[in-house]
Amino acid sequence: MNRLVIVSNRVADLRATTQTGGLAVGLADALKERGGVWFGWNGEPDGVTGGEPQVEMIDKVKRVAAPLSPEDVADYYFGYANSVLWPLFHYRLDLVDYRPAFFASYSHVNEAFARQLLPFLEDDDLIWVHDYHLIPLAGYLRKLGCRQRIGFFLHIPFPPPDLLAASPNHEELVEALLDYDVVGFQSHTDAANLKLYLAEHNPVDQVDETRFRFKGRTVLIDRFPIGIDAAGFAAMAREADEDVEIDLIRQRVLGRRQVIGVDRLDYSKGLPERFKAFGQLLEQHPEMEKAVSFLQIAPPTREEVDAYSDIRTELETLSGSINGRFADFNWTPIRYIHRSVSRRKLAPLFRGSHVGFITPLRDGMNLVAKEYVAAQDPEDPGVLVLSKFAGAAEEMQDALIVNPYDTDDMARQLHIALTMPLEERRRRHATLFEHVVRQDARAWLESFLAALNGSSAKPVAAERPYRPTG
Ligand code: ADQ
Repeated sequence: MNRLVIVSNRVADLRATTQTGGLAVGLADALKERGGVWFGWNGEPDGVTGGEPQVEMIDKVKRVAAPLSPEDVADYYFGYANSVLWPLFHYRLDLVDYRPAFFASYSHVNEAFARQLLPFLEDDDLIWVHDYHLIPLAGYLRKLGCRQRIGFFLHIPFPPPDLLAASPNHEELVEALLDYDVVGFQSHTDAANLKLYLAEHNPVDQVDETRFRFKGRTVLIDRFPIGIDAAGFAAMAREADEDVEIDLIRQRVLGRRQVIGVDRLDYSKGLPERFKAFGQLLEQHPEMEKAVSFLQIAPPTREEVDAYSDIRTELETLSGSINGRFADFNWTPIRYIHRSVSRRKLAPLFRGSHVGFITPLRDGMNLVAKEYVAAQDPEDPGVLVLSKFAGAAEEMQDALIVNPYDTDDMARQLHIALTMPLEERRRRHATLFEHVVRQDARAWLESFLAALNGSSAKPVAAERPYRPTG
């Protein structure tokens, strides 16, 4: 079995357990099995870019943590990655804050990472690069003579060609993607968007539905929908601690139903629209007053970026006005929690909630949707209300699928969810659960690695000159 090299913006904590954490744990397990390296930024804002990385050996895995300078944290991480690529890839051109210094820093950091990673590589390694922070990494590795197979997985959406072309660096970004052997996306829509861009802008030869030939190499472009550790999450959901148990008992005694939303506080998650839809439900169905409450957990992230503090203020105003209008001394319609909640608490909270209300305006996948389904009691499951613009919607058609911009539609579907007969809830849940278990984190990992293993890094044809267009 080939060694695995994982590269992500931040290097993961390889000592984390299933209880603490999701995706990183799944990848770390695969690394521990095969042996290899996890390379990434150490997360500190005050180092020297290109400086000596910290290396730690954990079982058969080397954890390599590289430093970044304060300027690069500002321009590469908060700048190009999170003020340009994040909004652009989430179809929010209005929020893109483009500055030439950002792209220069993005290129500089990727080049420095490539140089620092090189001495840790062995000939037969499979290199798996994660997410939008590191698109140019393969190109820099190739320039340094790296012949290993390199795959890239994009965790967030990939925009349609017209939106992408609005970015000053779209040609460099797409060419950089073509330096990989495998480019993986969450959904058909994302993979189709890159293929459409190639058809319109780049002279690549299409070999078949997923394979393209560029500069003498074959690149596989496909969808690899990410999953969760469904069995582990379901087991955690059955073990409520005392705090959660008391809260759930209180709800049961009062005969109240709970709607739950869990997100990072991000403008892509559609939170204001979600709050408004819940307000409309109460307005249109007075019988729901005191019978239902909405628990939204959304701890702030990336507060250094302006767009994130705006959304925080907007949500506080909205929840305040809805609560001000409907609350009673013994009932708060919206409970909005800004703090992070551990997965151990989240899982039983999902299980005790009658509706999972997950309505991003745009999302690569959305793992919370899958976690909500995994956590349910199959005998008496809750209902998932899911945005049609989450990657998860492609696979989870038995959820109630909503348009997250249409608050009337969301209020209507919430009402349907809250009053759905047991038999229909069971039927929908059974199909969703079966899917979440089959397409779990392990299946995702294995299918990506199989594709990476099977593709060739060697030239398959004479190199053709690149002709830039548009
Ligand atoms: P995120 O935007 O972070 O991830 P999501 O997939 O919903 O979105 O969440 C990832 C994990 O974080 C989940 O395990 C979830 O439980 C946890 N999480 C989210 N909010 C939380 C909160 N308030 N408290 C505690 N835990 C919370 C990006 C992409 C997604 C894609 C993932 C994985 O934006 O579209 O699904 O990567 O590829």
